Amino acid sequence: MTHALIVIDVQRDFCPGGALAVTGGDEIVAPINARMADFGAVILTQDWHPAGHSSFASSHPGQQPMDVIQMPYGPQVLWPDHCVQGSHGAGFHAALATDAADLIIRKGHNPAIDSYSAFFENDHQTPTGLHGYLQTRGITALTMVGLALDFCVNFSAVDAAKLGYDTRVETALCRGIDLNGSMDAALTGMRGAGVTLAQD
Ligand code: VGL
Ligand code: ZN
Repeated sequence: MTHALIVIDVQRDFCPGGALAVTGGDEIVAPINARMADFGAVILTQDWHPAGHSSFASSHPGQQPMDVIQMPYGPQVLWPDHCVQGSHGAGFHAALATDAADLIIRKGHNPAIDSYSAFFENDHQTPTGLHGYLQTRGITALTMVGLALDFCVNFSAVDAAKLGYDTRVETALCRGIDLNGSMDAALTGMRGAGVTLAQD
């Protein structure tokens, strides 16, 4: 059995000073690096939106960041412009040990659909390709860390558990946005999906 570390969206825009900064996002970089050697595979995800993406408030006249609108696939939080393909902010945090990664998977490139999960876009149907990669490598257990705990880590972990992976989230190596109770909802949802939440 191979156990992979999945490092979610440790990018400049999600760290202090970035466009969608998560409080303390930079604090987890060094401890994540230190965990990498403990796993048989290391996979990084990278939020990677085209300019004018439909998840940006700036794409919806009259809407503000953090407003929620209905999209064909369900409710969508509107975000400040962030992680635009090729931008400085879309890059990984400078201290993240990216050389240790076996795979970098980019998500959110479809202009019409957001993609919080590393496995499926927010329609919960369009695959990113990660499941196929893990299956062909025989990887059955996943530990997830990164940003943001209540959005991309949450969606990725719930999908992983639904797909049958033995899934663990190390909450000490995550930081969250916490929008309108999203943190409590995420922790409850992950537990309900069978995800193991661990402090270390
Ligand atoms: C994320 C909001 C928008 C995340 C990505 O990485 O959690 N959150 N895009
Ligand atoms: Zn995004």
